[in-house]
Amino acid sequence: TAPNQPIECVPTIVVEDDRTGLSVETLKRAFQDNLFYIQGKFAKIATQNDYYMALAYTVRDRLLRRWLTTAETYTHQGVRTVAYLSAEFLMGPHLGNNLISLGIYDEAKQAIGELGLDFDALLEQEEEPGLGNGGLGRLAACYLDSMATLDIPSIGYGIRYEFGIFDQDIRDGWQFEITDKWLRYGNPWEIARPEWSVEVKLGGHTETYMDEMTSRQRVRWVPAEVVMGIPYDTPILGYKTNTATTLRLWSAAAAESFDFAAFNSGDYFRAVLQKTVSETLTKVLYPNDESFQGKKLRLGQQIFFVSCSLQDMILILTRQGIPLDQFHEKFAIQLNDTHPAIAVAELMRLLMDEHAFEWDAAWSITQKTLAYTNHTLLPEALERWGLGLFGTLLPRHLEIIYEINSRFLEEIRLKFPGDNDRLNRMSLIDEAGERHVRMAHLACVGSHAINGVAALHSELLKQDVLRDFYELYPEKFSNKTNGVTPRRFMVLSNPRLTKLITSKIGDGWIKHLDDLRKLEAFVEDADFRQQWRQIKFDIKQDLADYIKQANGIDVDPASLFDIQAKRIHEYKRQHLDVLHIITLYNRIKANPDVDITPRTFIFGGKAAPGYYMAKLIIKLVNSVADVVNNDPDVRDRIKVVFLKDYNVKFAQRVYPAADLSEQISLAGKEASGTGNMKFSMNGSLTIGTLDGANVEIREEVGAENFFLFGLTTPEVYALKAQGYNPWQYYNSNPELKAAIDRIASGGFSNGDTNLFNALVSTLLYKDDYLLLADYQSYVDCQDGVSRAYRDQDHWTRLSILNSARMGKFSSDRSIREYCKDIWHVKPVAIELKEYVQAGA
Ligand code: GPV
Repeated sequence: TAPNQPIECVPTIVVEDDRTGLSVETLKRAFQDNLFYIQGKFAKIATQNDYYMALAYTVRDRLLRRWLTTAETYTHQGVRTVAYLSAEFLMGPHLGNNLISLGIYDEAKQAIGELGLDFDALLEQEEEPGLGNGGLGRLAACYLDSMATLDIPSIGYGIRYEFGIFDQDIRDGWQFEITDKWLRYGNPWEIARPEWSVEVKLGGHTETYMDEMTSRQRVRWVPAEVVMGIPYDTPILGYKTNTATTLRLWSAAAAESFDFAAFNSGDYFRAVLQKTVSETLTKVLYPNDESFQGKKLRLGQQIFFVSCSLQDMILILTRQGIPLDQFHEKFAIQLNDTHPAIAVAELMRLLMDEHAFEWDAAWSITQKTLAYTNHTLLPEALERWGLGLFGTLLPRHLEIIYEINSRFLEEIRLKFPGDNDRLNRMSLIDEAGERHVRMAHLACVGSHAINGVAALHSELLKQDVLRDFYELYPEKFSNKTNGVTPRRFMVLSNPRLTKLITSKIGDGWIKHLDDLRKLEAFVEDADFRQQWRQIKFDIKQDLADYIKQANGIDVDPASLFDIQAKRIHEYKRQHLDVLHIITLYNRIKANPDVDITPRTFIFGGKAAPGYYMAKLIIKLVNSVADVVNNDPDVRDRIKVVFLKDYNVKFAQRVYPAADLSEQISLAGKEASGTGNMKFSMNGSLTIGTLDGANVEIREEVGAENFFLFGLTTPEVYALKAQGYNPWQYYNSNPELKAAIDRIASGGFSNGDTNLFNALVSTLLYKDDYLLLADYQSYVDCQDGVSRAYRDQDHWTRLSILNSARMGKFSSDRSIREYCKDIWHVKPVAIELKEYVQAGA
């Protein structure tokens, strides 16, 4: 048999007790066994990483039965499956999460402790797979968690970047990027499946030929290059259920067959070197968040993972003997933004050119299969590929897109006769200037469902960015408000709060987050409030210890922990937060005895390496920190900390420690936000604008439990329409003027008036994100926060109510809505099988 053919009589697998047993004793034995036999080390020479790997393998052994049984069940029953296509999956560390899902966290902790090792240090040892930039990639990870937990047959498809999001260092206050070598010490969670590799074509040209079988003209794509995609599978465990689904990430490799020409001409060396070109495709994640750069390599990544994934789905059906005209019945494909939107053209191409479907049949399957989620309203994030580049890399796809477009424009002509403006606005090709393919339009036309990620965002899509598409296809549009998984962001990251909550209301809330409402009954229980407050304090103390060690700054855990942690972006307005800090500082400088509620301002987040203004904001935070933290007049009442290298691992430490979460984007700019949900679940209050999911968070927790400020979206539009002039605010507001002047005059740059000039002039001359317009409202609101924090018992009530009312924001709720309204996929329970030794 060929190596990639399954052998008919599958040899049954030996399941030793040491690979499945869950008792502390068995775990200890298994750990030592894996250290010796898998890691090839004994205690004397083992490193921390060896111990981590031994524990990871011990856990992996225990999930394999669920994983294989799930795969086997899905295959056997030919179930309808969700395929979640995303260029990013920001999974975070697996070990702790898998221990929680398997229900053996405490046992493992005890076992490791009894072996004389530091369990927390082993968890900390895991190098997280940073295969995403921020919210979009993390949402994909939360959705995989919820789908597995809800027993939804599902598979995540993406890219196995060799280097994920860069590690951030701070030097002299500036961001420095360091390559993320996450695979350096091996990845115990993935299994390569080279036998399921597929080939992806790139470049070249197309030609027509006569198909003898059907006597029809067909198109053949003669590529310039062929790249092989190798799948690497990672198990995704549901929480306390047998289901274990798969994250399948594709890695690029040279296609052997393609080197033959070079081999034959004797140019062995050139042929081997050529391999590195192919392998470049999945080398590195593009670190830009919500800013489009039309790079050829990026388009290559998109077609690569989309083509691999679609071919994989076709193979799965073929292996099950299911005909391809049932493709849309077996797969519901969700496009996570437009990064995989090329799937519209690629599925058409595969069905027509490689499987002999006619246009109409292929188009019907394509539309019924695909659904599109939009994640942003920012115009600079919308993907538009120059036709030159697009046609060079994907000549066949461009032809297909032209054909889709001509049929689509005909449909519009019929519905809106004579409306040429509409044709131009809606065309898949942007004809203004250099011509471009509009990927959002392609996604809208090729999908049966289109959704935004929060109520406000979905409304704005209909009114603004996708208005024409809404007028044409109103029935395609819906809202699916984002959610986050309480398993990672409460149970794993906040064990103390989890224990307290569970002691009062049981553990049902972990799978049914609405149950948190039961906590409301304890708000009047002074003893409960005391415990809640003590836990928050202890966690803040832990973060204070971390800050001391990482930044060398002393912070007081009794002070208000005010945290803004997210990608650095002008629309998210980290610099508005800074203007507030400077305002407090100015008040102190004017009157050192002014009554101030002690606060610790904590920032975390990465800037895109090429985004100068974002990098300058980081420098500003650090410069303000240097001045404020070291000024004796401040008397430690305010502290400013920038924590470097914000990632999932670190986020888990930060959310539980916040008193106040900063969600201060300009109204109409943040599609949803998901950090806002994670903070609030952990008992943080929010200061925020009416933007993204903040609107719904405020609805849930109640207006009296939310610090609201700022312009509303209609007010933003009106102000811009009327002609916004930042100077007017600057000149008429002494505190605002003083804050900006202190930056401009070199107050945070040793007198250098040049350093922050770009930032200051952007605010004064442009201020696209209306910081100056929202400043006073923000500062007033912050003054209210400071007053509220002084009544600790009152604050604790608000904190409890915030957690208690966050049920809606479980990603389980989001996934149920996707299943019901878009995917029509039902849960399939997994019954564990025994894989008994042959002949036993
Ligand atoms: I498009 N988002 C992101 O992180 N990166 C992107 O490239 C794009 C969107 C984010 C939005 O900014 C958030 O508001 C949203 O919560 C998140 O996607 C998930 O929907």
